[in-house]
Formats: sequence, C-alpha cells, structure tokens
Amino acid sequence: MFHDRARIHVAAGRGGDGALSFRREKYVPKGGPDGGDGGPGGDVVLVADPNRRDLSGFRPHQHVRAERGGNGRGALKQGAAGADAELHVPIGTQVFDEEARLVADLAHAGARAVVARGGSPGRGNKRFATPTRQTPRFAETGLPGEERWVELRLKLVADAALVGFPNAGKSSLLRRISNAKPKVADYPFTTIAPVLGTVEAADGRQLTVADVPGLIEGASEGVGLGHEFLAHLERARLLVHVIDVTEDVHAHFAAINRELEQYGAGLPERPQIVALNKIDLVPEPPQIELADARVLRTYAVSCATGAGIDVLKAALFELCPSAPEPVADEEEIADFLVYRPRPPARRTYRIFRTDRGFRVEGTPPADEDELEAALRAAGARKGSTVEVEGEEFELA
Ligand SMILES: Nc1nc2c(ncn2[C@@H]2O[C@H](COP(=O)(O)OP(=O)(O)OP(=O)(O)O)[C@@H](O)[C@H]2O)c(=O)[nH]1
Ligand SMILES: [Mg+2]
Repeated sequence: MFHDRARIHVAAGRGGDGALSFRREKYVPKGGPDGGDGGPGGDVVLVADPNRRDLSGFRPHQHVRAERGGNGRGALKQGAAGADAELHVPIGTQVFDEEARLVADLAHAGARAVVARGGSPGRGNKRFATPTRQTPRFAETGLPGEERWVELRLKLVADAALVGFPNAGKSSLLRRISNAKPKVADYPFTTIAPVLGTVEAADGRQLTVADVPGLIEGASEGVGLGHEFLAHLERARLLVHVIDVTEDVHAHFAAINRELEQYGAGLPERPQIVALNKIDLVPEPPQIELADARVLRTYAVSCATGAGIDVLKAALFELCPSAPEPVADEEEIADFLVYRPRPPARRTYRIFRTDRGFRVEGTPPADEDELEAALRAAGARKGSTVEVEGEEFELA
C-alpha cells in the first residue's frame, strides 16, 4: 500500500529544571549557591529523506515525543540537552496544522522543519544570587515543550506527470522512457499507486516522471479510484496526456480535461503534450489536431514497438526547463522551512522549586486546574507545599 497521508501527534521535550544547591567544601561552612541550569528540551524535527517512498512508516495517530532536557546539578553542572526526535519523510511532504494551514513544505532532499519546539530550561539558584540575596533557596523549573497534531500529506515532486484513461498505456510509456518498471496489464486500474521514474538523456540530464492511476469520467465524484491522487501532479511542470488512438480521441481528451478542471489546483492550466499511443494497432498514422491552447505538441507513438518514443522523450527534455538552481544560501532555505508557529507561548508566571516545596511567581493563570497541571508537570505531587501570591497551601 502507498500512503500519502498521516496524522501524528508531536510533543517536544520539556526543559530540564534548574538545580537548588549550595557549595559543600571542607572548611567552608556556608558555601554559596552553585545550582546549574537545566538543559533545553528536544525538538520534533521532520527531515526529507530521498530513501523514503511514502508515509507508510507512520502508524495511524502515532505519538512522537522528543527527549526531556536534563536537570541541572550542583557545582554549576548544566543539564544535558534533550535529544531531538527526527522523523524521516519522503521528499514532497507537506505539513498542515489543525486549522489545515500549510506550515512547512519539505520539497528538497535534506530539508528540515521543526514541528514542535522543546521547552526552555529552568535556571539554577546560582543565577538568582544578588549582593542582597546571597543564598537564593529556590530554582526555576523547566517549561513544557510544544505539542500538537499535524497532518502530513505527500505531494510527489516530479518534472512531468502522465495522465489519461485507464489502459491508455501510461505505465507502458514510463517503462519505455525511464528506469521504473510499473506493472502493465490489459485491464483498467492496473496502477493503483503513483510511481516515479527517472528519465535520462544522452547528455546525462535527468527528469523525474510520475505515473498515476487512470482517471475516468466522474472521478471527482469518486468514480473509479477518485481523483485525490491528482495531488501528485500538482508540482509537475508538464503533463503528458496519454490517449489510446483506437478510442474516441477527442472525447477522451475532453473528459480528462474536465476532471482536471474539477480538481483545480492549477492543473487545468498546466501545459500538456499529448501522446497518441498504440499506433501499431491502426493502419494509418493518425492525423489528429487537438485545438487547445494548453497542448504544446502532439506525438504519435507506440509503446509496443517503440515508434515515436525517442522523439517524445527529446521533447520532454526540451519542454521541461532544467530544474531551478538550488538556493545557495542554506539559511534562506531553513528560514522558509522552519515552522515558527507562534512566538513560544510566554507564560505569565514561572514555577520555582524551593527547599520547602514550590513557589509560583508572576501572574498565575486564572484557571486553577491549569495552574495545578503546570505544578504537577513541574514535579509537584499530592501533599507538596505550594506558595502562590504570598499564600501557602498543600496540593490535594
Ligand atoms: N498494441 C499496443 N498495446 C499497448 C501499447 N501500449 C500499451 N499497450 C497495452 O495496453 C494495456 C494497458 O497498458 P498500461 O500501460 O497498463 O496502461 P495504463 O494507462 O498504465 O493503465 P492503468 O494503470 O490501468 O491506468 C496493456 O495490455 C499494454 O500492453 C501500444 O503501444 N500498443
Ligand atoms: Mg498503469
């Protein structure tokens, strides 16, 4: 099975707590504060991996968690940074948030997108020492990491894509021109999942071509295999419209174009070259004119005999301008791809661990349950002493 969608829950690591510690040395009865800071929580990062074919590596509703930052320790030892959770996805994976907004597009090998940021660490008590407060008996706790549901959708990255009725010979054509070996058979819907092939020119240039399932009248209403898989044509700069010459060519051409119009997303306007296939089955080479502004060229070919294939292949290289130069500046790519959802949720308060229990500083949330959850996340348990706005209470 080919999976081009996955919904996963991503949770970044919580920041480590700062340490509450005092120097203990021989002959130094009252050492100063030496609690180190916690380490930052790990991020959840998606990485575009050319070795991944689809999203089938994800379980439905999978939960992914990055590592928590380590706690600070005495002697000013900083906690270890939590390890990132790296998820490998195929090139062409797009990331959508819960409001269906596109937040990252991993269109190049090695592209990275942070989808959940690790929580910032708490500061150790050493940081809170001032001339007037030489023995701070508290340390800051770390902040929780971001978490969210994200929807991954794969849109294959191909220079050109084949489109047409079932049985037109799309897979046969891909076998002829590329290194891919998709299944070919004389029944409709042989191809049920997209296949990418690499086409090589004599001068070494390469193009990728996508073969997708056949389309039929009413695909937009779910007839046949539906039209969802047209998402894999969206990034193609050129469509190769394959038509069986033994069929009613004009009717088939119009029917496929109607389905492209139903789908939208730029496909109706995409330039096409038409491959009139199976000319070995007709006595005369077809003289067919398709009056349509999108059609740049029409070729008569036979995937069975190979007739006309080389000319069509040359046209692909001529009409697919070579890929745009990769952006030289790595920073620029990263900036575009890194998901900055909203400024890291600034809490209006921080939680400190004291030698008596916990203390909340700043403006605590109005919602008591929210505060309680935050205290528990910071390590408070039933019976812990908590100080909020000068009042002390025990956690129930
Ligand atoms: N005679 C002849 N048969 C062909 C030619 N090209 C393809 N075929 C045959 O047509 C049938 C369908 O070919 P496929 O390549 O599987 O067609 P497709 O468009 O990929 O079909 P779906 O995957 O079902 O959408 C197979 O039996 C092929 O052998 C051709 O040029 N001449
Ligand atoms: Mg096929």
